[in-house]
Amino acid sequence: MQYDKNEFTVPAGEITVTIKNVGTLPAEAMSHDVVILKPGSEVKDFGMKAVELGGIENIDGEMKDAIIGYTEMAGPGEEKTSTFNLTEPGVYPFFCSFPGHFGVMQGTITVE
Ligand SMILES: [Cu+2]
Repeated sequence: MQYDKNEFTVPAGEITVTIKNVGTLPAEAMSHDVVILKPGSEVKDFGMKAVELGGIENIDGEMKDAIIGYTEMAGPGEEKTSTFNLTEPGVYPFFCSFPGHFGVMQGTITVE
């Protein structure tokens, strides 16, 4: 249960992220996504809130404003791709919002 890449650097602009779940456990036991947050956001706060509310899509209000976007959950053998607009240079935290994963499954995207 981990990303194969936890840090990467991209030029400012549109980036495309693909999450590929190479595991074989059932989707309800082990799925993964990629949630990208605005610079300065605490992964832990968002990871816990997503669990509390039953999904990253249920986060509302001020916290929602800090979410740049996320991929769909990828079950075993699945691939999910999303495009994000990272126009401002900075360090963007990302994590997996599946319950219990954010502690290990997190990293940063540095936008130059
Ligand atoms: Cu995960």
